[in-house]
Amino acid sequence: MGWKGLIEEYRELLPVDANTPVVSLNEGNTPLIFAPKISALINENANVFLKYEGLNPTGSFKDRGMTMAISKAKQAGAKAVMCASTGNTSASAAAYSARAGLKCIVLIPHGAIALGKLAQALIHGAEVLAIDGNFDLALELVREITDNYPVTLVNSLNPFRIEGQKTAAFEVCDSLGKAPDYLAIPVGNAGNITAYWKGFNQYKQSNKIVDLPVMLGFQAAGSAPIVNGAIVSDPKTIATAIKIGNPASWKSAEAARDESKGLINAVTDEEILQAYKLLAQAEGVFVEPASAASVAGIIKLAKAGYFKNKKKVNIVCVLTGHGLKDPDQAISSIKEPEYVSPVVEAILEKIKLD
Ligand code: AN7
Repeated sequence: MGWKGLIEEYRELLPVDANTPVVSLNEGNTPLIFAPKISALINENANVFLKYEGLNPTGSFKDRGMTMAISKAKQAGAKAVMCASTGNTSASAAAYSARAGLKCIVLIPHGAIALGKLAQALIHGAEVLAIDGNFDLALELVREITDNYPVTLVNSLNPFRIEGQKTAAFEVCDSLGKAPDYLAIPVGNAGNITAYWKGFNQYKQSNKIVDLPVMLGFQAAGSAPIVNGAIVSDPKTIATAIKIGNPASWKSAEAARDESKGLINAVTDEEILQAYKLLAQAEGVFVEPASAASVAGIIKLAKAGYFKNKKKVNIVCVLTGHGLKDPDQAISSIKEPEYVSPVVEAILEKIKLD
């Protein structure tokens, strides 16, 4: 029958019952891809794997949380859902709401979300409102409205979002036959690092794995409140998905870091863009800039000797969103196409074949 979506696949580990109307686009079951060139860059003992979450139905990991949040909202009789978003949450909420027949309202920071994501929210029929203000302000407003009016919050403060997203940790363990030694992940609002840590712990409690991974979270340097230990009031980064100055799941991200003896570090926009190009050009994997923070992070740690003198290690980098989400970034990161006369000789002159 094939994969039926993560609620059906992991039903016994999720808070659903026989009456839950499952709203699914067959999300999950994303590939764990070995990355030989990035492995070699880390050291001779490293096996780096890429959890390519961009292959979910709307192109990001958010679908894992949204299948749960929308199914549970429907079960509770909700008529409308609402979220603040740096883009991917709104795309996913819009798609799952369309499928469920729910009204979807999204609040976005004006001019600060990638074009592909905005197109998705609009084409799926969400009511999209842009504010003059950043994501953190949008989330504050959405929290106030959803606390006081009959509309369900579907940001990752909704616990069902975390429940759905934890299944990515299950899949990583199912693919490797154990937990990885290290799990590297971009951190924005910090829901996903919280979800992975919950998933690994639940798998351990269910005796499906023995050891837990060390959690390595990465924020963009201009938007690194957890690293700095202070709210960033005006976050800045080209990785718009993680341009968040006051993460909602700050405390649980710190718990994941500390309980796993891991770290949450910062990577610069330049390091993010280098990793972004490396993934595309050396491994054939196209991601959006925020996703490349996990790879940028482990490369930075390796240079500082973090993985030195370690035995053979498995490192999983979570690649949270697809590169096609942000075509502007791709085009501005490389040379624009060259013009050539439409004749064979002119083309041969340009391409210099042997
Ligand atoms: C590609 O869509 O917050 O640390 O509103 O889109 O769980 O927030 C997106 C976050 C990483 C960070 N990578 O995850 C939103 C939103 C991508 C993302 C993150 C996001 P969290």
